[in-house]
Amino acid sequence: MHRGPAANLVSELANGQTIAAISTAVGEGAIAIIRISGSAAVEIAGKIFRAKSGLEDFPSHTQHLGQIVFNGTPIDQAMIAVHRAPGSYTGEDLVEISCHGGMLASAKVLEACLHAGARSARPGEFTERAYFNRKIDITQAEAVIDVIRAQTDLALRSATEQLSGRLGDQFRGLRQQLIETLAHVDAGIDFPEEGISPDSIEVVRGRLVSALARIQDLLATAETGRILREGLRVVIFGPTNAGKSSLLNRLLGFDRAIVSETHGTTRDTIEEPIHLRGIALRLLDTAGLRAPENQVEEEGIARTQRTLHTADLRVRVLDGNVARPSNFVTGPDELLILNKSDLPEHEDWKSTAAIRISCKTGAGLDKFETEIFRRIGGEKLNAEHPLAINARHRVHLERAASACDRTLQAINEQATAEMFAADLRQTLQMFDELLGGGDEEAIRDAIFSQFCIGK
Ligand SMILES: Nc1nc2c(ncn2[C@@H]2O[C@H](COP(=O)(O)OP(=O)(O)OP(=O)(O)O)[C@@H](O)[C@H]2O)c(=O)[nH]1
Ligand SMILES: [Mg+2]
Repeated sequence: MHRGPAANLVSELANGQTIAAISTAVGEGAIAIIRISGSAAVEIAGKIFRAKSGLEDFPSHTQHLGQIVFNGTPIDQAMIAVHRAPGSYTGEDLVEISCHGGMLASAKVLEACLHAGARSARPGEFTERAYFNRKIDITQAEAVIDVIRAQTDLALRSATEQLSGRLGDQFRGLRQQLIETLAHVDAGIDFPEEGISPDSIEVVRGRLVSALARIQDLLATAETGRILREGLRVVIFGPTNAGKSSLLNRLLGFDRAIVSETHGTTRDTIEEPIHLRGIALRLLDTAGLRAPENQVEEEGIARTQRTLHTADLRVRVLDGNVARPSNFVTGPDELLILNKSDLPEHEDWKSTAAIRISCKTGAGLDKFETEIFRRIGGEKLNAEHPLAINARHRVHLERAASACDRTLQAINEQATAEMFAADLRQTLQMFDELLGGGDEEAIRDAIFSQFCIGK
């Protein structure tokens, strides 16, 4: 299992600070859910809830109808459910009150809970308690945020994979492998007169080679993970009047940008989110590139240049119906598009490899989408088990990979066990931290503070 909670936090939880928060989104809705978690949850809820029988007699995981009363005044009719420790989300006694979804009703119910002895929960504190009470591991806690933020089917599938614990299992497997490897090395250090036998060294080397390969495999999913979590910036650029804004409108399915036959129509950068085959993209239309005719256009073109620097994918759009510009060059990672394929193609383009499309008729757009999908590694993302690491995992895995690499080099150079044991320990430490060991405050800051209140 993953590493347990640090002792001081266990004692804080054991002290039984009971927390409460509204767990549903702010605003009007059919119902709002107020959660109370901690050793006094049932007692606190009992003070504000009136029903046929007492809350303490409710069997765990059953719902009951009653009334919430605050300062002797009924606030709302509500359903209440008691989830007793340890079989709850947080691992503590957890009470969920479902009241009507008015902003005032839910705020009053929370106020009643706080008045009865609960304290306001910090962002993510319910999930934090689930983690410190070992209901979930740290990678699962991270997946909870990913599920909440997922914008596409693919991102959701990847997040639920991680939520099921598959990524944590992989980290734990690697950690175990490193612990066993270190045991071999430590044995050699403890009995220096015997040293590490050549057989043992081969075992150590073999394990490290396989660990490094698995770390590299996981690191290879980092880019995928970034795209799934953050989306991808696709910038459409090129000369004026090529049809860049027409392409943006086509992909969006509505007329977002002004299109006209006048050169220099688009002056500012326009950004819109789209979903392309399950992947979230941010599509940017830019001011056409030419010698600017005035200051506004000059600023527009400067913005285009800045946008290009931050692009994940650059799509250069050209008008296939007109002659090739004399200064025509393409950048290395650009996707080249020849637009207006409904019109005769100018002979200058005959030998140019590009995707031919028509924003007017829609011809070639399928091919264009397929190419974007290919370039951003869409097939990989669409795999049956789309596990992809996040930025925190990447930092630790990169450090683990270089420490592991250094260990292997030292072994190859026939260094003594003492010399490479430190690097090996560092590799292991990276996995400890990946699984939540180490600085508790840092974990709070890095992970749980990103949650909303009530989760
Ligand atoms: N025949 C034809 N005309 C097109 C096509 N795509 C765009 N146009 C026309 O080309 C002209 C320029 O289109 P825009 O989309 O405004 O071009 P742009 O690249 O955004 O131009 P700027 O904003 O000036 O940089 C308009 O008159 C469009 O109707 C196409 O596929 N076929
Ligand atoms: Mg335009």
